Amino acid sequence: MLSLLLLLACGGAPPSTTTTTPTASPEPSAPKALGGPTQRGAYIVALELVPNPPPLSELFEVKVKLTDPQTGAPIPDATVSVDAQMPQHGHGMSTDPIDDPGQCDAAGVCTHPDGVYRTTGMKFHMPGKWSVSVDVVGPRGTDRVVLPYELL
Ligand SMILES: [Cu+2]
Repeated sequence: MLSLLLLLACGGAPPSTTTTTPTASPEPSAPKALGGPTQRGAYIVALELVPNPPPLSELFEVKVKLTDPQTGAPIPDATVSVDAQMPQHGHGMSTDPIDDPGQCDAAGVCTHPDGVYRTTGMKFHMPGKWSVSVDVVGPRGTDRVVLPYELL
């Protein structure tokens, strides 16, 4: 067992030095896209964090673009709720997120032009692994997705 570890420690070094040359260094600072299909596949969500990345312990907002997975068309007449938790710590955010109702008429019917839904009042008060949940109620039924986001 010990000899195997020594072998791995010694033998692994020469090839890895060639692969870790700093040729692809711009990648870590580039914000990665957050989104994908909801759990039942009823919707596609694409999230934009503003600002991105969100500064620690500062308010930020989330814009969710909601589209039909079959046609790719934006869905303006749904309800989208965004929240976030730290599952490994068993807690959520210290703020209450506020979902923008969109543009509402006198009868209380609201639409979201271009299928874009805003949620303000988001705050990551700790660095680490967050889960951003997106709950959708719309023309294709109720669905949700939970997206991992790590705040460094
Ligand atoms: Cu935490």
